[in-house]
Amino acid sequence: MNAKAAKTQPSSPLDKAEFKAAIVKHLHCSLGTDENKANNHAWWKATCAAIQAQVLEGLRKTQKSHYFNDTRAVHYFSAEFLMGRLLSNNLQNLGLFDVASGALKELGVEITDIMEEEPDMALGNGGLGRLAACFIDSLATMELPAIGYGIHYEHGLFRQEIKSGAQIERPDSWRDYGNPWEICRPESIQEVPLFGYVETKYGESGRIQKEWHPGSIVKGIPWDIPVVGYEGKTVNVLRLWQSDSSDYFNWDVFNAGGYVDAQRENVQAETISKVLYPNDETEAGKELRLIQQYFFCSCSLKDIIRRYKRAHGDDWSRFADQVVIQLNDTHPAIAIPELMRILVDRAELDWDQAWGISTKVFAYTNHTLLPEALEKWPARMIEKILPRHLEIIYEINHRFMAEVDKKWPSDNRIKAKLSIIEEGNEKMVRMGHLSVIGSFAVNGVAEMHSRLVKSDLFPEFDALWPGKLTNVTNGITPRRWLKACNPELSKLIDKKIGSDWPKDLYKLEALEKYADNKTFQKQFMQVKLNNKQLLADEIRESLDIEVDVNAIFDVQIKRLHEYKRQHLNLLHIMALYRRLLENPDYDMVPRVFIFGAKAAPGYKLAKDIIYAINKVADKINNDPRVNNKIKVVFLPNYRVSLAEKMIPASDVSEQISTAGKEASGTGNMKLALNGAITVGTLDGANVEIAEEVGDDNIFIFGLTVEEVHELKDNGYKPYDYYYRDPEIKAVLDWLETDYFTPGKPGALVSIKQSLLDHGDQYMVLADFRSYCDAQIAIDEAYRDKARWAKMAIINTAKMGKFTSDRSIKDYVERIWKLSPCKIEN
Ligand code: BZD
Repeated sequence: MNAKAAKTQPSSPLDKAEFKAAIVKHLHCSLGTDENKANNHAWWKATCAAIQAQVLEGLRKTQKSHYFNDTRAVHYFSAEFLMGRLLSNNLQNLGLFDVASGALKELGVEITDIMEEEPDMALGNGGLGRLAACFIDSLATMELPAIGYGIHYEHGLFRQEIKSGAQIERPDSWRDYGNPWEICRPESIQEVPLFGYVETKYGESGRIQKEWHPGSIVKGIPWDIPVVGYEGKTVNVLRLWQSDSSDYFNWDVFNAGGYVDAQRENVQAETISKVLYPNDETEAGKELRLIQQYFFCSCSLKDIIRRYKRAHGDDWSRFADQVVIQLNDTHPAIAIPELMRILVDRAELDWDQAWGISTKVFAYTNHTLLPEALEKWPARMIEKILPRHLEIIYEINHRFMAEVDKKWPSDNRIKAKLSIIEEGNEKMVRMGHLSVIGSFAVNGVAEMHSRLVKSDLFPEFDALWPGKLTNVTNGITPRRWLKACNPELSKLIDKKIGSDWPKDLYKLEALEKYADNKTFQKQFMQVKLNNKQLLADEIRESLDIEVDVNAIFDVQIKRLHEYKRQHLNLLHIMALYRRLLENPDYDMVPRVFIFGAKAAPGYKLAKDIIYAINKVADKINNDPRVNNKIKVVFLPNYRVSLAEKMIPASDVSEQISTAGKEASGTGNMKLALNGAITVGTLDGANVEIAEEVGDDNIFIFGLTVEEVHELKDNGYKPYDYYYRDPEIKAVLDWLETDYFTPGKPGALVSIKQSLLDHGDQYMVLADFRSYCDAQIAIDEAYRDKARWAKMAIINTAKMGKFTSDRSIKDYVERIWKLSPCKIEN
């Protein structure tokens, strides 16, 4: 939006002269420097400060309007919010980008340079955390009363360095030099009890009363990050809790004498919010992680209750009308017994009343079917850290088992299967089951995933409570993932179809009629070329690799995991390389294969795959026989701000997970929105992308979910593919030599072993040939410039469904039942 349009906003935004003055004032008065001395970092901070005043005014008005209208609100509980950078996004959403850029230019500063000063807020691992960030953007844009609750990690996801091809993890320090966006709210500090023991008391009325005597108490300090909606009317908040030691000393426990030593645990309070766990899709089962989860849930619930009580006092009857809590995966599931504890032990409601409220408040989103990612906590660990919560979980389970018995009388097999408690050597608490039982709605994140949640993961729950399990397909915010990250394409689209698409992405469909238009094709592909040039510059600067912008930019960006199959991509690259060595005239369109991926630090094979990509890259990039037909680029430290540069420059989007394993994917949506063509399996949201763009505009390959199941059931034998397909054999054998790792034979052998000796769990070999065929089809399609341009335009045009505004609309209508709230001046 331009400055003129922004003028129509209620809180009269700054014009260029005022903006200039504000920046200079902050340089002088907040940063103690001046226009001559300031470096880019100071300019960045001063620019942030210049808009923060307006942001805070919007926040104040929003909070006032929500309070006076006594609005029902959604509370999005997530252990992760992967926000990335905020300056460009906030400027875009306030309609101030052009004003700011002009003001800075007159001060002799390039806005793009100072934007690079901002550290990413990397408080998340991957898709799940980024989804939370897109959702809060949409919630504010759609003027919905909402608050995000999470953890104020001191260190976000590790910074990745690549040394001699291998991943090294370095700490991320996103707020070492201060963060201009966050506001500390000491007036809203909460206290969180931990450890200790439970005392049972018998009240006069015969009511059993439980009293938890915690062994230690930690303090939760809230930091608020304003979340500016597009066009700047609603400003919601993301409230992140930082842990600190409490001034409070628990005399109760102290006086219990000997009990103290047995029960008091010495968690250093500050360590709770120190660092984000870097594991995606694996459950580590670490005590500190459970404490983190409880810490932020407890703080957040108390915060919600404080706000509710301010309006409604002790009358709990309206709580579930005012409050809905969305659990982003099971990480915040401990909030369920925590709310029950507060209602039963503190507010003294009877169990049924409390359960009636609680199960109207919570809804749960499932993001994975991978068994190793389903959270389970040892009952003994919960008992030690949260003794009262374990009792409550047992009580919930006891009552639930009675319900199961009604539906399936005396069926112990089904009881064992559905129980929150998994019996075995060590009793475990299944957080997924707790979440389904304690919520009124459960959703998967793409149609196919939600179908599998019902049929494979929770079929009995679906039978017990028909309609509770549902689907909300993920989405992405087009403000960040097109408007802000791809300004050239955005301007071209504005010119062609008008500028209201960022709030109504279905408007992009109007581009379809230009898909065959030669002039528009040229303009569209020229923008792509320019974006490729910018990325090529970045690649040269960071890796000293020269890439040809006329080559196909083929991009795979996502966490490194076997199920995402970066090694399938790698094997294909090796096969191409081999074809070129065997036949120097092998006809192919030059390709640049670009990767971005972090591996969980303890995930050995994932790190081996990163190493292999880098070693193969070294060899190919420096082999003159390749004649620049293939380049392989691994861009280190993949993160939101790097994605913003890679996505606009991509021609091909690699979405090649084993069918049935990727719940949704959201990178697939971002890339297609920016005109990249997907090569993908029928997995997650790829299925819905294919439906939208049509079979001619996507390259689908590989086994379907049904075929994957069938092959597994009939005994999948990867060696058959190895012996039957000479190219597979050749590339796998190549990994065993020292060709790519001179002097170190066997350095890449773990990949071969995983695919042959360890059974190729993700069926890489089964899909290899069909993947190669899809790649050949891509090569052919790219040669036909008009055809490719048409495909790219159609991909952009057909992404309307995948705006996170549509996801939020689905949540609102089907689950949250919220109404927008107009913000009064
Ligand atoms: O969630 C991802 C899924 O793998 C994607 O398919 C999906 O699109 C997104 C959003 O729904 N899951 C994650 O990103 N999961 C994690 O990052 C994670 C983090 C901690 C613990 C377990 C999983």
